[in-house]
Amino acid sequence: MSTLERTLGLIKPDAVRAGKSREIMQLAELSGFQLLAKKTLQLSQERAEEFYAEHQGKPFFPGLVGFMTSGPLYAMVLGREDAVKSWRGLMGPTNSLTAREQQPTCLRALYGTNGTQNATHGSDSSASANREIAFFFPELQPDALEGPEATATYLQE
Ligand code: DGI
Repeated sequence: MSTLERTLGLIKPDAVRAGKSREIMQLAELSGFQLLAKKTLQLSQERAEEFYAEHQGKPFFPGLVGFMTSGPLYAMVLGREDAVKSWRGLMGPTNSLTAREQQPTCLRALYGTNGTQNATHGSDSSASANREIAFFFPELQPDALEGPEATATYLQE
């Protein structure tokens, strides 16, 4: 029997601006992900810096924060067997230019622009997924994320 795993996916401001949010969600569903929760929001500078704290001090950090605060994004809780790895596989390489060379049908190849503006985000581990889901969906109680009621709880959002 397969186990549902959850990951946090973002549709970043470039893809939202380009009107690709719906298409990306449809591709996610066609790839077997359940869209367990979604919301649109705009990150403040402080929240974007917190989300990407591990990159603080790197040369691309100011540009990354500027980009992530440049407009609304979609946050999604995605459920699937092996969701963390599968979503990162669907997104493809971090840099959209590299992605277009190496994996032309991945999300970052299709919808991203360059090394920073790369259309989507996905958690890189199960632990990150839990942390990032709590970051964007603090109203979802951790207890509600387990068991058969999980989907119903999410869909009430
Ligand atoms: O998990 P990823 O998003 O694939 O990559 P990450 O966690 O290493 O980096 C977070 C984001 O920061 C990434 O989606 C784009 C940006 N970034 C990472 N490395 C570079 C970068 N931007 C530029 N310009 N150059 C980089 O080397």
